Amino acid sequence: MKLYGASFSPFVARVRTLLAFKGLDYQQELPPGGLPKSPDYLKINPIGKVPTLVDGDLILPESEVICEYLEDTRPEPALRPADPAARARSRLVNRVADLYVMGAMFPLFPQLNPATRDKAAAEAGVAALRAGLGWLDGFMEGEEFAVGGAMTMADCAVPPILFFVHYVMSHFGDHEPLRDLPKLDAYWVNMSRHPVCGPVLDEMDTTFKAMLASRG
Ligand SMILES: N[C@@H](CCC(=O)N[C@@H](CS)C(=O)NCC(=O)O)C(=O)O
Repeated sequence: MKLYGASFSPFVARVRTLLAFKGLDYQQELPPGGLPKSPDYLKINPIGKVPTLVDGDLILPESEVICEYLEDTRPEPALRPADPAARARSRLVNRVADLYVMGAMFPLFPQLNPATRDKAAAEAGVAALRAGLGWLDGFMEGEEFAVGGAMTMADCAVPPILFFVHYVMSHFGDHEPLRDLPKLDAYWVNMSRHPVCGPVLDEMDTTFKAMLASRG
């Protein structure tokens, strides 16, 4: 299998976590021609975003779809709980993190620089992100895992998103964005030390810093 994308992308990190948890072999490459959206990469994935998984003849974009496919084709060790209600809760945590946390973060990226910031847009964006984090915290079951007593697909998705929550919120003077959400805060600490999630987060940190340094 081949996975296109840089390790600091939270969506790539989600798939890398799942691949590491299952002990699957794969080759990781940056998109040909680099980002954003080179003609060569658009031939592979017309959306132009990362990740893209290539497994034989199958070319799959979209991290959640990739994770579902890998869980269907390589079911052991399982990342979907056996109980349908727990399975739904894991999917719910995933969805809330994608839509209301990651989704709230995208409009904040153009507002990171205080010199060029639209103050009203930044305030609205930060408020939306805090609301999303509150909902996410509410749907999380525990401090060790998102749902139940074992790792699920939600634990592949949420920690990389929380990595970016820390990065983004630090630009708005908040260096402890989970401070008022003790469940999510403890979960973040636990996931940072988790034998599978921790190294993926470390790799995000290393590659993200290198990317920022290369931009000067
Ligand atoms: N919904 C997509 C989101 C992927 C995404 O937004 N990836 C970003 C990197 S974190 C990207 O490729 N951005 C480049 C661009 O939009 O041109 C997924 O889950 O895979």
